[in-house]
Amino acid sequence: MADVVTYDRDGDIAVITVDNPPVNALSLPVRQGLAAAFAQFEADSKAKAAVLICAGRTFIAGADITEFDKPIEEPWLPKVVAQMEACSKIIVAAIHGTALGGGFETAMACHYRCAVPTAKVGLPEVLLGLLAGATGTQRLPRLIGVKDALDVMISGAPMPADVAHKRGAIDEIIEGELLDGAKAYARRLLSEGALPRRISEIVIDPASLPDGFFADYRKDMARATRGFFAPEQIVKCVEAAVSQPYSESVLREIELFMECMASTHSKAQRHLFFADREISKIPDVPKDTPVRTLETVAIVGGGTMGGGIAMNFVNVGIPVLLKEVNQEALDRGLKIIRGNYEVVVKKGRMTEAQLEKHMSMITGTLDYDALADVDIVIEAVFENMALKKEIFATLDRVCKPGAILASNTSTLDIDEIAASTKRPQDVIGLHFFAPANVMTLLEIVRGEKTAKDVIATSMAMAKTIRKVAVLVGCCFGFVANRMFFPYIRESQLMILEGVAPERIDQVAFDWGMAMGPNGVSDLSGLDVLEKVRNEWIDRPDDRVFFRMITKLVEQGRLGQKSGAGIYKYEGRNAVADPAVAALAKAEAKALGVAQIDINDEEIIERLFYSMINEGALILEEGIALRPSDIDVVYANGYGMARYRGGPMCYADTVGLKNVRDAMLKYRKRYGDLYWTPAPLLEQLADDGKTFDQWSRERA
Ligand code: T1G
Repeated sequence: MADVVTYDRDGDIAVITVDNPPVNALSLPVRQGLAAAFAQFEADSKAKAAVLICAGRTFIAGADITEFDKPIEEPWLPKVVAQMEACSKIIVAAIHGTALGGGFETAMACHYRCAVPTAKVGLPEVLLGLLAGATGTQRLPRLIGVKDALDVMISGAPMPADVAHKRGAIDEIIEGELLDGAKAYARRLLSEGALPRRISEIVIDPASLPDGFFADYRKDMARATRGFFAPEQIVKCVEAAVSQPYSESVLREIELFMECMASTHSKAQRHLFFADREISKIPDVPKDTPVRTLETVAIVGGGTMGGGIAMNFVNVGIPVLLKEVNQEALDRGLKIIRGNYEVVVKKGRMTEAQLEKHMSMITGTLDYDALADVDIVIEAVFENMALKKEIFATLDRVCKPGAILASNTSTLDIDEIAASTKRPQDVIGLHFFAPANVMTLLEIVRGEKTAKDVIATSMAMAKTIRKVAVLVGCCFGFVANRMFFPYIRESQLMILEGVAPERIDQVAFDWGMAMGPNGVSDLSGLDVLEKVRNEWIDRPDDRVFFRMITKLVEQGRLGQKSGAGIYKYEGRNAVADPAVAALAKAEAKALGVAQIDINDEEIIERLFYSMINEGALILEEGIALRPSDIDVVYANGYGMARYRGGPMCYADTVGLKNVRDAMLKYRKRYGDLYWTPAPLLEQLADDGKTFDQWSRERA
């Protein structure tokens, strides 16, 4: 293996280069190489200063995350950065790309830092459920101040070079070629008699912070960091940086770093880091599959979904043709889009001029013939199979050969839709999540006959419009909704059994959902759920199934949009409604549903294990490529806290034997219909394996 760290000297300037593609992660050979190179630098009497630079597309982007579940091997990073900082001669970090985590910690161990204008630096460990455990929590507050350092570490957001420069994290912006610029900067420092500047020697004056600073900071961050373990540990590290000498507080950092590393939260968040990258790897659609041109887009249906979808394209500069059935519907659709943009203008994130420019990129039409030359059509009308088939037959007739014909259906059979055309190979599902202009998740639904280049084109399109795209197979509800049905079903049944909807939602919220099942149902619209239930031809033969929703819809209680659903609404504020409790009691009596005491643990088991079991069935049927794809769906589409890692990762955390045994407990009470463990779950539980191990063995 070529040397990942090399030592050269240009006159009196040592040049130490890291070359460890793809992101110069600080794997063991890199740490060993750095330790050796800086020892060589210290001993090299001809070298008066050193430049640390990286080959490839970026400066060191962090510790090697793939090493985290293995025993730490010496030299570990805190030791390497201590050795660098202790050098008696100056070291200049030359930064390009993204110096993140351990990479930025390494740069902070250098005595000076320079960077190209496009560089970014930061400590995003919190996104992995960690903290900057190689002195980052101790150096950054000393370098840029306590408040700015906490903001960087709690948000995980990188600082662009100009911001870092303004805050003193970067000393010099290099406009030209980085290495030349960095060497010239090092020579200038030498000519100025600059000495090694050690951040660890900076003392933070506690009096420089307002009274109650940390208590206030904790209050301010509470909402954004709800339930996460690492943010509080970061605050504790910074408190130590203020109140203790560096030699002690750096030990506190190591202690809290190890606690984060051992947490289920970090394992879950690291799981999702790799899962987010796995989704683009499709076994039978190679990375180099050619993609079709996608320059013109048409959307059929300008309702809430169609309007939101249109915005995704307009926001990245792609004009849209919006087709509606009549002028009134078209005007209403355009009004929805304008209204959405006006919200953005009000938040100061867009100017009026930009709003008008965006709106000018949307052309309305009532005529299918106007779609003759578009590269892709996305149908976004309401969930009715007959109507969709009629639309696709028309599109088949008017659209040019090679145009991609996509449906935004959230549950219906793509193969049946494709069969209404003569070009099933060009038909695909693009399931956006409401609100389509906000939610990042996109389920790409491949039909039996969908061509591979149509899949590749759709995946590339998703990246262009900044969506997290997961390829799924065809079944009722695909992955996301199919697993959401049991979750809603169990919530509905527990309401009939006497559990207050607000208590179910609170338990789900405290577990880590952005909103409980009942709040979400009211948000989506109970009538929408009722329509889906009616379209679900082979739904469970169960009188209780979604009974409360059916009765509420009959009463015109459609959810938030009608001011009442499972809750009643004072504005957007959901309030428990005694009428719903009474309705539940009456329906339970009529259906013979027993009233039972249910503890919080059971609420969690019934909500999430039913979802997990459906996920296991989905994997067996090949509807999802891997368990981690399902996890990405739930982390991006349903606001499931990233510290849970997604439903399948959560199941692995709980233990599949425990999930299976709980299911058998509920099967005794409720029978086979819903609580028969999926064969895959049974098998893995018996073998003492996880979904993750099963997935790796199949890869
Ligand atoms: N370790 C190992 N592999 C990594 C990696 C890392 N830190 N970062 C990226 N990769 C892999 C990634 O899996 C993918 O692999 C390939 O590189 C390209 O990544 C001690 C403890 C740098 C902004 O959190 O944010 O330092 O799929 O597709 O979109 O205090 O990668 O090709 O096989 O994302 O151009 C802190 C994580 C670590 C940065 C580039 N650092 N990485 O984005 O490419 S913890 C991070 C990123 C730490 C210290 C602590 C991004 C990127 P494959 P990519 P990209």
